[in-house]
Amino acid sequence: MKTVFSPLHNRRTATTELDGGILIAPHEKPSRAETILARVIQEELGEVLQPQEFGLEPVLRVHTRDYVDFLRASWADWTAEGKPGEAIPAVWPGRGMRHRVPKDIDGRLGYYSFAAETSITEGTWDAACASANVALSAQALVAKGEPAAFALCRPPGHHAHADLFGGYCFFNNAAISAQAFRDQGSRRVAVLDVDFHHGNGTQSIFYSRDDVMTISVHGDPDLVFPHFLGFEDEAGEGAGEGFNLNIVYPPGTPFSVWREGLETACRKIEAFQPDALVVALGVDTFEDDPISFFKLTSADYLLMGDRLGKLNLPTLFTMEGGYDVDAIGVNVVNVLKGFEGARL
Ligand code: SP5
Ligand code: ZN
Repeated sequence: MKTVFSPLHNRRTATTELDGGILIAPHEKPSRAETILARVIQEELGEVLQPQEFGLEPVLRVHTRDYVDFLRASWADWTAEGKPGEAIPAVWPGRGMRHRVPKDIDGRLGYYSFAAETSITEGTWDAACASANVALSAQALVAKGEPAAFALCRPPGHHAHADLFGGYCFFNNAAISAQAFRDQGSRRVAVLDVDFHHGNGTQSIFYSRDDVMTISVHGDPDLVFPHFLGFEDEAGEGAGEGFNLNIVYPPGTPFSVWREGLETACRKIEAFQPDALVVALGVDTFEDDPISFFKLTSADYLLMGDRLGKLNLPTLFTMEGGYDVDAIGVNVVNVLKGFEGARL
């Protein structure tokens, strides 16, 4: 399987994450991508390619123009006011307040976000654009006939809505890619999100559509981020009713239980008969992940990949979460090797 990787992910070097009332060094850090790349090379998964440049057009199929303009200008707007630190939202349009876009950068940061742990920094726009290009380049490989490809995206994407950043995400790489498959002629596309956290952005983007099915297996949002979406009674709306599925599990869930959710997800995808599959691949389900509560082991990721491979669909993997850097390379490449093993 080919991997697409951009060294420009290194433009995303935030130094702050609001956590527990203090600013810590972010969990979502550059060594994550470098460690995965090293393992891809060490295990000889396949060729590693640099991304092509796609411009903003495919991004704007999923994100609003005003959000994209906000994101591009946000660091300059922030520094123009002489703010001393990284750009962190601190005020939101709460219940009963006006949902209008303020002029001031503090207001705009709140309008276009749903969480405060994700600081915007100087290179964030460049890295987010590079990450989308990585996804679109890998998508193009699959569209042109590769059975599968790995988009080693960083920053991740699945929490980003059409006009919201948060959860370490800015552009929704999985959603942009799913839309690209549609725009290139796929009739139906499935997005399966196996990250520990609910793929709230992806769900939201496709919630009223029946051409892109979204399924997420994740920690119970009653207990964990993103808290305000991802419950099992969210089935889609309008034409999209029946085309979204959430499967939630409690703290301590091992693979023996998690795999039942995966099986349910896979059977729903099989019945949908999509032309392409996008796997939002997070490995923060790992037992030693510092911010999560599932108990998957490194060997379990081989079995996860095996089940995904047995779907026998043209498949794009987009990299999402996973914060135990010591294990992230092994776990990600285990999914991809398990996948390839199922296809031999
Ligand atoms: C892509 C992705 O996986 N994003 C996850 C975003 C999670 N943001 C909230 C993190 C809260 C961390 N709290 C740490 C508690 C450690 N005990
Ligand atoms: Zn996650």
